[in-house]
Amino acid sequence: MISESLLARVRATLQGNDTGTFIKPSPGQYPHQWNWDSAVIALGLSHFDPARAWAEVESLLASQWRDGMVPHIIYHHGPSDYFPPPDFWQTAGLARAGDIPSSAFTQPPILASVVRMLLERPSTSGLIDDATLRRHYERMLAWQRWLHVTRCPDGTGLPCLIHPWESGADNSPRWAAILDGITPVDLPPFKRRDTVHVKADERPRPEDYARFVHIINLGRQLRWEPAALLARMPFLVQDIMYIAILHRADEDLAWLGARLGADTREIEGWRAGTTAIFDQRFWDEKRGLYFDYDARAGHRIEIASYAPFTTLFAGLPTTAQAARLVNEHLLNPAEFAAGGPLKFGVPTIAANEPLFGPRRYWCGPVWVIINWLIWHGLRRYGYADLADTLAADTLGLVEAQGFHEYYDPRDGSACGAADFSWSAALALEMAA
Ligand code: 9WN
Repeated sequence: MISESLLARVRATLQGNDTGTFIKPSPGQYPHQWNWDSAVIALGLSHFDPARAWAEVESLLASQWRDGMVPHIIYHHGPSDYFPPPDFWQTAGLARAGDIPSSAFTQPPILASVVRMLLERPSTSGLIDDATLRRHYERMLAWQRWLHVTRCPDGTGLPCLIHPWESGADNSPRWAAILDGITPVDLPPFKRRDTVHVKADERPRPEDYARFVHIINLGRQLRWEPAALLARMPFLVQDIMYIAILHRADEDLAWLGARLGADTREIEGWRAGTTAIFDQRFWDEKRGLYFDYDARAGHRIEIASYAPFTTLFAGLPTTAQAARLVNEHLLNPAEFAAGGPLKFGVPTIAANEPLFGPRRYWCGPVWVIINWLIWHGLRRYGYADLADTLAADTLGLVEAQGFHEYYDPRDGSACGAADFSWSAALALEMAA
């Protein structure tokens, strides 16, 4: 049940972050449109302004590149005090780029799942006509094809990420070993802006930020040419959360295609391909966990993170694998559950991992979007009570602290940016 007071606070937060064209992730820190933020923000909007929810989807897809990619940051209204500014990406004149200035890589493709969720809501489904829906379908199909084909170096259909920002979990310890091996050289001049708005010890370390910029600079030198990126970028990763979100997006896109009378065999082929290889590449039978894959080095990245739990969202684990993820890890107070060093789950890194950092960005804090993905996954696998508890705990956090970007799992205190749009939108989703 959604209380009137929660609804009013969510509405005030999202309206406060509304630029008219899109909703900012937060007022000061993130003044542009972000890809997966906008998608899940549309879910929140559907509870009080369903037409605006579809407008958010429309503005995100308007940024699509000619080659199918939907970029991660879209600068609809030009530069701001955010770093990097639009011209830092050096995409002007690129034939494959889109019409709206943007970053030059992408983010987790959750949009097709969001569109399906919107269509399954009576309040929202009647507000979009078939022609628009068909246009959205074609665009999402092109994006997901770009991921399965253009971004896949090994014929498996599993896409590779070329920058940690594409994962949405920028400085996750999952990427630490790869980043440690990268020495920035000839960095273009830049000035960080993120630590103006948020305390430096809650943000990525300076040395990692320099590596983020270095990788962007390498992409610029390669003119963002997809084959060159796959061949040359030092960060080349198959991320289990990213692939899980894509797999679920394929399922939901096929559902939409069937509804529109389209031929969905290509999408079914992607789904079969991912299912066939997922365990072989990522599952560790000894540990009972999935691990990301460093495609440049050719080995798994053995860090226990929240990411394996997001595979439940996609229906990828067997029931036996799901039981191991839940019983041995999600409910383990030494790792992810409350009762040991932690009071709140789900931390983004297991509490007993050496690189656990409870207040530093993706190194340990609780994020509402991650809890929301896990909540969906638990429900999908029949763990209804556990899902209810996770939703209640997450709502408790936002009730006590407000809609923050992330929370310290030891005491629930707020970290990062305030008035954070997806924390508001997804709290509403879990309450509903
Ligand atoms: C870089 C907007 C985005 C989220 C990402 C989160 C963070 C940007 C940044 O903010 O990334 O893309 O400047 O730190 O990591 O998941 O989409 O909320």
